Amino acid sequence: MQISLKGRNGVILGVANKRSIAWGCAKSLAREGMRLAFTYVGERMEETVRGLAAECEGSIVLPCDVTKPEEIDSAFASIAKEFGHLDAVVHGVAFARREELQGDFHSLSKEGYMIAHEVSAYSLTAIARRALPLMEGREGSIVTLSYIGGERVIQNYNVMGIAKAALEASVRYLAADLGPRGIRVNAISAGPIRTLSASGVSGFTEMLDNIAEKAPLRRNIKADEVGDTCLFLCSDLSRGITGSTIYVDAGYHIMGV
Ligand code: 1JT
Repeated sequence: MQISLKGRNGVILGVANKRSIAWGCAKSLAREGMRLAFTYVGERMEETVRGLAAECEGSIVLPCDVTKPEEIDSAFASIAKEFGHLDAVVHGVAFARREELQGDFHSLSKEGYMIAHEVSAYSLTAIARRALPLMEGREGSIVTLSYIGGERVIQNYNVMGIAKAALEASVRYLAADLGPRGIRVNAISAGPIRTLSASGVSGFTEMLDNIAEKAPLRRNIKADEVGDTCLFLCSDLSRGITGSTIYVDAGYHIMGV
């Protein structure tokens, strides 16, 4: 068995800039020869994503706002036309309104709840459904990005915590559903990384320091470390793994207080 992804195609959602965890995943996959389709949201992001995609041979760039079913459909129609088939989906999409990532959890509005879940959890299933016909008869791999706030209470993570719980449960249900077709579905629970999403999160620096102090490896993690685990999950080397959440967090999750 080889890690090589030559001749394989993947789609990657959630690259916003060069610090994105999804970009770390893209670089690892491209390094082993996977051809990639990048998606972006809104015109503001297009130029940045095109610039990054230019570093990955043979890649294409498509608009795809996961809250717009027509946009998902047309993105996958383009992928079908350009690539013919798909072997991997990397889902690195999440969103919550800033006011929902602080303060009292019980203040959570229905609107805030719905938006976070639509973008961060439901979208995995919405994307998987469109990817299915392109993965038919192939041993595909679907990978999503999660965070420990989906299983434990992490102060301020609030609505994203319950959205990540729904996301990780979706991974299990999709894995059971798609396993008979040879498609594997897994999540990577990444330690916190200073990305665009994390910017403006109050107390983020203190959180990084706290983890570097307590994690077994005594440091934070980098997006390329998540990328290499994503590569493993998209390669044949992980052929026996599905429905799992794998931690890339310097071991932080094993520690008690
Ligand atoms: C989103 C944001 C998803 C930040 C995220 C996220 N997953 C991890 N982070 C970083 C983070 C954020 C908070 C936190 C711990 C880590 C921003 C909006 C889009 C979705 O609290 C302790 C708040």
